[in-house]
Amino acid sequence: MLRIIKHKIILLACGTLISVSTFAQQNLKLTYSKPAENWNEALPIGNGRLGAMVFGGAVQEHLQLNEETIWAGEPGNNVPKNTFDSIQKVRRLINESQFEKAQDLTNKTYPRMAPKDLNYGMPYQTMGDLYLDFKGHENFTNYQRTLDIEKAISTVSYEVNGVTFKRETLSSFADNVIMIKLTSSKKGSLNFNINASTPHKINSIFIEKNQLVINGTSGSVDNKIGKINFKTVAFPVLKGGKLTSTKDQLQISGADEVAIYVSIATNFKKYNDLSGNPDVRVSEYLSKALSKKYDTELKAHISNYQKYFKRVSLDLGKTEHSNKTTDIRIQEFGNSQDPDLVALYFQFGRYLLISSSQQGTQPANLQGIWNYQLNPAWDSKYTVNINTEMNYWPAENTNLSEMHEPLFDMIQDLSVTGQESAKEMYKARGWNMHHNTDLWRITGIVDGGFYGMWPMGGAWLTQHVWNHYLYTGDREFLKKNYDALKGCALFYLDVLQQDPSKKYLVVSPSMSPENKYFKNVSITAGTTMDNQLVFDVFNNFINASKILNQDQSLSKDVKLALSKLPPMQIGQHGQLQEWLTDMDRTDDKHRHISHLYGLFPSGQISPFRNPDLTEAAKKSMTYRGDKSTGWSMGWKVNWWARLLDGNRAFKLISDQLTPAPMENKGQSGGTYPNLLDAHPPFQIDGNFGCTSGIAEMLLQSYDGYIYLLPALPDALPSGSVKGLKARGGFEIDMDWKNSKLTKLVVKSSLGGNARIRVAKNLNLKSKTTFISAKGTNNNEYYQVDMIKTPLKSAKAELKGFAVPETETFDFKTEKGGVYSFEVK
Ligand code: FUC
Repeated sequence: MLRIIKHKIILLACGTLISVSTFAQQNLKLTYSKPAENWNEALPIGNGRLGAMVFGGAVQEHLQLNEETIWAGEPGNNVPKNTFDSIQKVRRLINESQFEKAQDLTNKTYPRMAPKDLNYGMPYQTMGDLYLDFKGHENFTNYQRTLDIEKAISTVSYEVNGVTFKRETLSSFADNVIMIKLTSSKKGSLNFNINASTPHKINSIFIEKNQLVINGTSGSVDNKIGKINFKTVAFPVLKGGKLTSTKDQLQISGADEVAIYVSIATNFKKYNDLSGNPDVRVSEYLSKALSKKYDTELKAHISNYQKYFKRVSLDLGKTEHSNKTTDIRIQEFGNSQDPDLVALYFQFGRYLLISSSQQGTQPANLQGIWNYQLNPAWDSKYTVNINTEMNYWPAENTNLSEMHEPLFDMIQDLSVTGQESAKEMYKARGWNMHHNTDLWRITGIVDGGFYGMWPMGGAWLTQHVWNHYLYTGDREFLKKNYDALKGCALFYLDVLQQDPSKKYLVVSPSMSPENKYFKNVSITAGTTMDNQLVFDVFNNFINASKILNQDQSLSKDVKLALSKLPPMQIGQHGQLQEWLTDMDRTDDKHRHISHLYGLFPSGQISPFRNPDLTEAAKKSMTYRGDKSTGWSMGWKVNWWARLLDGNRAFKLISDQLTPAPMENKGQSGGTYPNLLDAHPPFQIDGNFGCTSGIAEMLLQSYDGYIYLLPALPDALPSGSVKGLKARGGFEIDMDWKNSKLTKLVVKSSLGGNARIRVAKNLNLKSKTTFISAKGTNNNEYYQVDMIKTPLKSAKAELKGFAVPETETFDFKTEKGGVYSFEVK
């Protein structure tokens, strides 16, 4: 109430003629007028390690709780033994074009269900649920529920019999606990019980020293025994009133204020070390948090969070829709003008990354850290044939570089565990993995040969290492991760096979992720995505070894192999070929369009440098269509941005911001009321993919230059963004009006030449001297790895890819320099 009154006064003082909103200042808030009725309406909070979904009921508050290391199973890899001979046979069958036989043998060698002595990865599991039951709150009014993503706090408020009850819930970025603060407008009116449940088979719930305790052990699946022991404690601190208890409930009566501290810990230390002590850890976290005043803790939480969150602001303009509740805005988005929801969705993606991936924690899995099940969809593990990578697409360009670190830690682990699969399955040096991993860093086949025979997971993950280096210029980081890059290159050096017809070097056997080219046949050699991935792996190694002055002779071998990779090919339908032979179907609507990896996230296809390939990529996109699973649409936003088609990219954002279907499976994605992405079911990659896509529409930094507003849609004619990152350590602020850049500020953290591409005839003015760009950019972070000239089918009809009229200019920057440009 107070806030609304304040808001009114401000409005009167400014004389602004906008109507008073029910929720003041809600641009960075998700807002709702009723409690969550299901998980897809509850609101996620997290500090990287501890997650909760807050339901916000008036009669009952429900917190579904997660701790990121509660996974089924125990340490150990899942590498199948004695299958090398079979792989050799499959290679021979592929060379003889006996593809069905190759598939049969692959399926037989790696069956769909995990053999007795193996496993196909472990599920990430919920801890359980905490409930606060309020007496006499059935008739509540003036209900409001929010998630403030500027402060990382979820709030609930409502009135009962003239008394206002408020709650705020957060997962502390200052100390490792979840905190719930309850207040009311009338002294002594807080009366409620605290109780808990957990679905784990092995568990005990009891009261000990005024604390509610939940002990448990994670599940056993396939050949693995559940060995994660966890302990959760809920500890209420009362102001006024009285605390009593039953065997498994805490009862609070007549309190003025209550702060509940929830501490969760496990025995997990590392993928191969479970020697942690949950009892000791739980008490340590708790006593540290309790040693501070609640308000001090709250302040520290907000400031630790904002250190990251506030680096980027995005204003796309507000309309009357900004004042509606989030669920309604999603329902209406397709038929309304609500650019502010796009900005909220973008910032929500950043919020989710900060909340699910902090330094020293596990990387964000398929559901980030939020999962209510013991057996969630696809185990809520790490699927690395797109999903895990997509989670981290917004890490660098939206200025959250530190949030990328858990992924690098995981790559370090995999570069060790993956040596077993490289050696045992392929008799190769280095390391590799297939399309999945989990807490235990498995690297073997998952889900059988049809889906799992894809030895490319490491190839894709290591792109993140190289890109982090390009954004930050951090040589120490490159040194630390050099062995992972080298081990990945070594693996492909040993694994590549000569293709009998054209003598190219190709990965065999493999597939174009999860797609098939004939009946039930996915297995083949030399798919376009594999070729593109190996191209990047080899170039990363060659570049890193040069920068760090290491392994020059190995680098020569890698260069030779690089020169024998197949070029990209434009097929008979004018499409970018997915497979080595021209067998793409124009009616193929598969969610994976893996061969467009070369367009995004890789930068091998550029509209300015390779218009034919770009046109072919566009044709492939057009044949596939728009609507698909959440992550697939998220990828498409990025692709259309790279194809410089802002309106089509915006159309995909619209598709993504469609209310998600209630079905729990299928190929038709969208957005749930809580703004989380639906595969369906909930899968977080779509949120991150779309966030990255929005950044990519505003700024691109590959292909030798920084391109400003490359794919601005008509729906976003005016706006401003601050703090986006470009490769080479540049930070960019921009304003635009009538779809044209009006203001630009470039901050340089590494120095070096800045090459900028903008729309033609902008007439930019600056105190900085800038000149029209000529030749190659001499900035070391903008070197382009040259691709081979693509092959083109005689049947392909290409009309030419029209690029917008642009100009490029250069200016010198110093470390720490700030350079401003304006259109007068
Ligand atoms: C890949 C995708 C599915 C799903 C799963 C987690 O297998 O093909 O659509 O996203 O990962």
